[in-house]
Amino acid sequence: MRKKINVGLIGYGFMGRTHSNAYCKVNHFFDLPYEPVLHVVCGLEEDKAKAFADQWGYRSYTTDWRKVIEDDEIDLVDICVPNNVHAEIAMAAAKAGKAILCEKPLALNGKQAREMVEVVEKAGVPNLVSFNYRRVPAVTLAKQLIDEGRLGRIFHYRANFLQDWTISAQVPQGGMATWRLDVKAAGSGVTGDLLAHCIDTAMWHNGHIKSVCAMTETFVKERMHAETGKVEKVGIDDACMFMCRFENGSLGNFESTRYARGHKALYTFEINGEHASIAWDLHDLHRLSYFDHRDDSIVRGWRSIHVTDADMPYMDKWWVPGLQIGYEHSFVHQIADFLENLAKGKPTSPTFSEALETQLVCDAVLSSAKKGAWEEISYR
Ligand code: SOE
Repeated sequence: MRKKINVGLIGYGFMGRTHSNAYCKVNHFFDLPYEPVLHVVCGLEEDKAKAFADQWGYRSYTTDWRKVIEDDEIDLVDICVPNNVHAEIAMAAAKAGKAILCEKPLALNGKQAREMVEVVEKAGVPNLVSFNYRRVPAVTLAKQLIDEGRLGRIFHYRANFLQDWTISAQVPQGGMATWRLDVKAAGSGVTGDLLAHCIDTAMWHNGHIKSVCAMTETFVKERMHAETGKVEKVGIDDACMFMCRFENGSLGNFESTRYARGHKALYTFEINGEHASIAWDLHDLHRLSYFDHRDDSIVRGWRSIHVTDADMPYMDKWWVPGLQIGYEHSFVHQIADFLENLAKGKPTSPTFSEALETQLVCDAVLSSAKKGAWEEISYR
């Protein structure tokens, strides 16, 4: 008999949909001790909150997130709102004893993230940050291959996250769909929004980043603010590139931009080791490219692994070999792992504490770009 776990979702945008979809699907595919119940959705506009509740099957809706926290029936608070409100909601939820799933990046900056970690750890509540790409099976398989030592010593980690949706100067900053362009709501631009994904995955694959040297650019300096109606200075980074050193001695190279015409969400990484290399591309997310120098030379070459077999991460839960899954499934896996670990009393990665480390790297990247100098990262 599965135990019900009542979910209070705060935020009904794009991420609210990905998480809701995961709650709806998870028990159909994973055998879990818990069953999420869509209890309440919270959003700023009442008609939209109601429409969201109707569409996804939430039992109720509210426009006041404090009501979600105060509701004794809620077990899990899911935070899918702009970055500047994560801290207040997460800390209140922790103090009320709720389990928390928070969208990435954890906070506006490392200082705020550290405060959140302290509160959440003091409260002793289960916590998870939604760096979903770790749970794309091909990305999880990459981690397995690295941990098995197949690559040998790692020399290079290269990652890009390229988009093109803010090239027009007419795109406003602030407001519902474009808060990611408003530094007050987002904390930073591509560094916190996109590179944070790459950094989370990279440190999971390859260990801590030790030092960074970065440059950023804001190509469009002023934009109309959707809330004030005024043209205001843009405070976010439109593009960011950084090189880094990992603690294991390998070198990293990261790039992210929203000005790469033709690319919508091209997240790629390549890892080069002594014996083998791995490459992955979000646009072809069910494939992992692998090259192994130990193969006989006459058959040696990049192979494209179709990550659909039942012995590959998560794939025994889905269809039959050869039939692939997609982006939304990474969120289903995230919820499945969280619920499984919840029953065992085990943490699920990346926890708030691990997401703080990613935040510290983001801070160092932005600070390095500002100073034009290398920046060391201290995780203490
Ligand atoms: C930005 O466009 C965005 O939606 C990010 O906020 C997500 O985290 C990323 O997965 C896709 O792009």
